[in-house]
Amino acid sequence: MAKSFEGIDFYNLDALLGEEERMVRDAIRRWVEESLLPVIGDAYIEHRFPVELIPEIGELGVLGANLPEEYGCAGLNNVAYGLIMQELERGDSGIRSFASVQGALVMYPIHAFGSEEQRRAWLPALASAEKIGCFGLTEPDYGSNPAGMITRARETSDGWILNGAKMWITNGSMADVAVIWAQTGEPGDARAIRGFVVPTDAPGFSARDQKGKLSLLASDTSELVLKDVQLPHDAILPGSNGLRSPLMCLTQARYGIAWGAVGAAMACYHEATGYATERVMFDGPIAGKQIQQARIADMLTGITQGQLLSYRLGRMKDEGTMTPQQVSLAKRANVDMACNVAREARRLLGANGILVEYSAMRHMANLESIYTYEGTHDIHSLILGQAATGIAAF
Ligand code: TGC
Ligand code: FAD
Repeated sequence: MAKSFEGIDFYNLDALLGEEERMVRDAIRRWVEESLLPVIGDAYIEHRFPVELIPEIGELGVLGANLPEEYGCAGLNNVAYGLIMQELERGDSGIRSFASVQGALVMYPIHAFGSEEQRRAWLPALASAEKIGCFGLTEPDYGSNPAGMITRARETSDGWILNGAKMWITNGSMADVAVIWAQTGEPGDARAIRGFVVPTDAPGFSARDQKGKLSLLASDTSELVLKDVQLPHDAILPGSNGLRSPLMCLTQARYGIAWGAVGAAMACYHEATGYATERVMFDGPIAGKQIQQARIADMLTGITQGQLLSYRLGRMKDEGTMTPQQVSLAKRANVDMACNVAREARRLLGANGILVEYSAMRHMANLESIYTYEGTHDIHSLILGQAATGIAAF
């Protein structure tokens, strides 16, 4: 099995990257090869997030890497941040999810909507992975439509009281802090949704592992229950203002996913082409058979298109012109592409393709979650449909 991650860069995008962007990418690529790949297969089979890597992940500076240095973050541009997500997901979608949630869904809202005290209290510790965070938006009955959430925050003279349940929460059981979105007004009033910083040791807060997953096995996914959780007045994110605020966080996370999915596809392509060159059947390597070459050509085309989308999206994000709809297009297209590449790579590998020693089936199974979370493929179709026609069809 070919192990080394040579670049797959058919259109020489490398030439468009700055020196720092290349250095960051190469450093994370090395870490994935040397530290993550040797352990990820076993962690996956054992259904556990490789927690022993958390201190190293903190030291790498990948958590909230596009947030400012004054809060202990790396202060990188968004292309460098995207390249980090790409490289992490070449290793495993669960590791990229861990970093996405921590950076885009916990640190971003604390930075964007938090008070200066909240920023200073949480961001440095989250950047170094001394503290772990999770993001609670989805509820058992409100997945694609978070506007209807029933988790409620009620203000009293002593502070806030939160009641409700959140479902499918990444990092939920290992988190020290949860960013919880709750309704503070009348049910269905999307403008009254606000964010809260909830320490997970608050009385009444509990997290339970989601059992029975067949995807994203090296990731902590949990159900959160909030039962009369009492919080001080200053637990609210003061700048959060309606459903728009959590949706702004999703834009950040979806941006990273658009890059990450390309990374998963690159890993599958690399493995499949290496295998095809070595595997001999009917007196020659299967790489010399036309059907396999067509399969490989489709993979290479999809990956190259995905790389171009991510790169351009990143430059627009750095210029400040990127729109949420452009992010939807890239998340939808790149994840769909990666699902196809992983499936075709697994098939090319024959029986070996179902083994954990190879990565294609792990990526294939993981990518089914990525297809669903952060807005399902269908929801992004509808976002793009609305952008194209002006008609909301949700
Ligand atoms: P709608 O009326 O369209 O929007 C309400 C307000 O929000 C604004 N907005 C956005 N802002 C920033 N980024 C976005 N992506 C935005 N989408 C909308 C919008 O302009 C409006 O602003 P204002 O000022 O007029 O109030 O809201 P809607 O209720 O009709 O919902 C639209 C819809 C369906 C697109 C939205 O609900 C949606 O995206 N649903 C999908 C839910 C989702 O993606 N959940 C993800 C949960 S977190 C997760 O999965 C983490 S996985 C782990 C990992 O990331 O690794
Ligand atoms: P539903 O909304 O019930 O959708 C079911 C089906 O109906 C889908 O095919 C969907 O596309 C389709 N559908 C829905 N609405 C429409 C429509 N209007 N028109 C046509 N079709 C429609 N959430 C968090 O808040 N935090 C997390 O950290 C987090 N991590 C996750 C980790 C994993 C592994 C997974 C699988 C999910 C995670 N989620 C998280 C939740 C995720 O965001 C939701 O699963 C997702 O938004 C979809 O919601 P749902 O599963 O309730 O599906």
